Amino acid sequence: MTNFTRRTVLRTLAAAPAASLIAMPHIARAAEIELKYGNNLPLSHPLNIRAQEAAERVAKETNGRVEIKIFPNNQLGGDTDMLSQVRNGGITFFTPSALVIATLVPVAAINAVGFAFADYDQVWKAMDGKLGAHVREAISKVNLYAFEKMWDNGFRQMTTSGKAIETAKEMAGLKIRVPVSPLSISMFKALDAAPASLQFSEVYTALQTKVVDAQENPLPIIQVAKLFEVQKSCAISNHIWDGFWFIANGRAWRGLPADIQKIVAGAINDAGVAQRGDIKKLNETVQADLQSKGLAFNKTDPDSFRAKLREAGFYKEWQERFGKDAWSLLEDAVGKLA
Ligand code: X2X
Repeated sequence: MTNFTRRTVLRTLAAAPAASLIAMPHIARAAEIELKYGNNLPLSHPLNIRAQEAAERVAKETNGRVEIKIFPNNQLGGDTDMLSQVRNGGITFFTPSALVIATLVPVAAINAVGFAFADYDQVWKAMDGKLGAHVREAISKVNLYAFEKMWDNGFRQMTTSGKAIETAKEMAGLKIRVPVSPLSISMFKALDAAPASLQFSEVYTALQTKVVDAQENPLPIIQVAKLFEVQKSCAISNHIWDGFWFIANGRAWRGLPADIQKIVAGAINDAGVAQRGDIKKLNETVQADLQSKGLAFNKTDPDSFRAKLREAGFYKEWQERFGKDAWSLLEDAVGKLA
């Protein structure tokens, strides 16, 4: 970690005579405030590209006082590790998917109820509106700060190395990897599949070694994490809409001076909105790209999945688990579900 080194050098310099400072004028001034940000995605994902832009903007607008150091691609461990690090202050920022932060804040999984959102208009209206505010409030109760603008992961699609998934029937007994998420496990069990929770950092290898046969993720993730190399076909199921909450350790966030908070929040929220646009644009080309790389695509019959979920009592169960208030905010956005 270069900054630690730089700091050490500076400390040494502070104790040294002025002459040595003049002799080493090329040493950069260390940032006064260093904020670490960890995430689970490859550098080429729009989330990392826009986060890097936000970090540069923060450095510029604070005249170098604040440095956001990004640790992408599970460098600091998997989601579960990073979630504990952001809680204990080991890192300042983390972007867990709604599915993952729900292990700590159950209501955060509400946007991931199966087949709830029809399109992005519904998604952003809800997440920038009352439903998102409700979840942010719940996140604040565990002493984490969630920035206003959620970042996009996308509509999740299913891929498999076996038989193409066309209706809910093909789910029976399917060994499918899902994130570390109670809602995902519950949903795939209701579909009669055999779901296994694994950290994202383990997904490629698990598919390659056939520990599991299938996984589900938005197409941009399948692209940047090269999952097409270890999967044969992709079913366009749109079964879950998933986004990333950009969160901060509560104490670290409150400890920042107000002017710095304003700069950081401005940069991160703007980057989040830009990142949504990137995913939208990517969605226009990603399927053709994956097809050219050998992944076969098929449509699915959403009604067969919905019927199966209803029959298994999935909606009823989650309505109870999320509670009336949250559930009616979701239904206000998407219409009656159960
Ligand atoms: O782990 C996943 O599948 C991912 C990358 O979509 C999440 O972060 C939930």
